[in-house]
Amino acid sequence: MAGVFLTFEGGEACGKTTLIQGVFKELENRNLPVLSVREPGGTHLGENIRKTLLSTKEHIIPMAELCLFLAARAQHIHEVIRPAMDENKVILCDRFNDSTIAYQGFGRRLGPKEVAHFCNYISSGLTPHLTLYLDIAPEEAFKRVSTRKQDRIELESMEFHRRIREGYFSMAAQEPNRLHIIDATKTPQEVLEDALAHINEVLLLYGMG
Ligand code: Z5A
Repeated sequence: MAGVFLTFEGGEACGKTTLIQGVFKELENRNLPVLSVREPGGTHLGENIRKTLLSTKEHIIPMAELCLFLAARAQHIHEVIRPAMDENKVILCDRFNDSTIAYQGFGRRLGPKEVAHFCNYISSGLTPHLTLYLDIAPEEAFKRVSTRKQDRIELESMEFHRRIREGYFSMAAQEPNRLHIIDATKTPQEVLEDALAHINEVLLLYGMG
């Protein structure tokens, strides 16, 4: 399996979608084979699970929530990510295992180690070559989308969202070579430039620079 697997992480409205669009355009302009995907989602099953997970009508206990995110991911890896890796693509993935550890491990208090164990099991050794965590305080991020209807997870307490941020900091400290913190309070152009500096290094390393 070749290809380059890049993941984008952060709290609500940190700017992942905006950044991924910018990176996608940049890599496409360089004629690199690039694919943009998101979690949960990316497959028929994954999109259905996504609707259930984000619906404010559902009451989902933390353990069931964990299993649903993992089910969506297992299908996504099998149907989309591994085949794209086999085709030597650069994959830009909006959220992956770190989201599960941050949200279900730290946020829902299921335990980061326990959740990481499940994540590793279902992704069977698939680790991102690079992960960019877009950091912004949840209070600031929510101001960006104050007029938008909130989903089931966004409606959680500020305390929950703060635990997630702390969780990402703790993961970044443990894996500084893979997981880089980007200041998401900068302008979209500055965030893109900071991200590309890291991405270019990795692409060079894997012969795509
Ligand atoms: N979740 C989980 O719990 N466990 C898991 O394992 C996984 C996920 C995989 C997915 O929903 C939810 O599932 C998510 C985590 C949880 N929690 N919630 N809710 P989602 O994919 O719909 O949610 P999201 O990932 O948080 O996406 P988002 O809210 O749409 O945010 P974003 O993609 O990071 O941001 P954006 O759309 O690029 O930007 C948001 C706004 O800010 C927009 O108006 C932009 O124009 C603006 N923006 C963007 N960048 C900037 C900068 N730099 N400055 C100023 N304004 C900016």
